[in-house]
Amino acid sequence: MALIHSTSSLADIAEKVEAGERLTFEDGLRLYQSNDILAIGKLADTVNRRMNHEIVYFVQNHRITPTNICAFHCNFCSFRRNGNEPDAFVRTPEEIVAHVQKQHSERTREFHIVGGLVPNLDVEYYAEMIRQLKAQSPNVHIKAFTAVEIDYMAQLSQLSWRETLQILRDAGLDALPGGGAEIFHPDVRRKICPEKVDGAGWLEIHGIAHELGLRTNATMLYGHIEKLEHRVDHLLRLREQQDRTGGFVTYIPLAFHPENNNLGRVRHLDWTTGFEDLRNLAVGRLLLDNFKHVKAYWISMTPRLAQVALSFGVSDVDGTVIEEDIYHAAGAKTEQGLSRSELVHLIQAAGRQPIERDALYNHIEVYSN
Ligand code: V47
Repeated sequence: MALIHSTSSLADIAEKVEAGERLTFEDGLRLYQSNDILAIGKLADTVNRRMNHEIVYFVQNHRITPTNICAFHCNFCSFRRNGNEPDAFVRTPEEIVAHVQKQHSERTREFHIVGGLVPNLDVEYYAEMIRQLKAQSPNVHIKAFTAVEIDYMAQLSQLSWRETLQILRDAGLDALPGGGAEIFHPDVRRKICPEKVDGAGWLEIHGIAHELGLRTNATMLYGHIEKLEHRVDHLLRLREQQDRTGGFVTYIPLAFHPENNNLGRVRHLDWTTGFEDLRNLAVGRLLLDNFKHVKAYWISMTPRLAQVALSFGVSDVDGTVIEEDIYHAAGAKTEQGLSRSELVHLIQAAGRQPIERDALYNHIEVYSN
């Protein structure tokens, strides 16, 4: 039986999906332009079930923010400080380790570390932070530093991207998070984050990380000034990089949050809608045929919508996410952290099989469904 009705305007795309054929730029655009969200969801769910069956992953993880001071001025960011505000901070590796020791549980399996760009913090500060965290918590994977941070520390330390990544890997880095990707297309990138490494550089840094044996993630910041063409372009650039180096594990679309930042204020931008969030996840699942996982980031889209997203191509709901800063600064109303049992319930109640994982998707515990 056909996946969607033969009279649907998406019937030719459905045939390609059924046959496992790669979708084109034009297909991606048509999917984004279609309001037939159930058909798109069905296609994405089919692809996801082929790859991940009933399984939905989560991890017990903890956010670490070394600093909120940032030399860059991305206009979507609500988190950065110049350095002279009362709430600006830089934490030493010792302070970070002492803080984490108080907070994290026996079952924590991932530290997700991302922060601002500070002109006197070179690669040695970051390598020392990793060494100390690994010494204290050898069972916890370290997923740290976006490609933008890698580029900035390489410049400060007068090292190549490869040398910088090698130093961090030798210190114990396990994986790179997907942040800093935003929108690769230069027409958008130069308006929202002109100081960041460009799209080609972001992709090259991830490619080098893959060659060094590090797994990485990829994000896309959507729902601001980008057009649908820019989203498709972004996804296809990720797909091409994955064809070249193969080390991306998970794609995470990030919905723009408009509070407390210039982009939201000046352009009077609104929040994305649930419809858009689901369609965007599903289109990502369909275009990124060489990515194993698509993640619904409940912090930004709420746990309730993240649960519905499990029928729209999603195989990962991130994790407990203790101590998140970036989204809460930009107006996220979601709670600070979900418990393991809440995540298990959310997945089971959608008829799926929860598996608790580490940062590299090794199984920690398999739950009933
Ligand atoms: O790159 C910043 C985004 C990203 C806003 O790899 C904003 O598993 C919305 O990358 N509204 C950092 N988004 C977060 C990130 C991430 C999140 C979850 C999981 C993973 C992973 C990575 O946050 C930034 C930027 O795209 N961001 N400000 C805002 N106002």
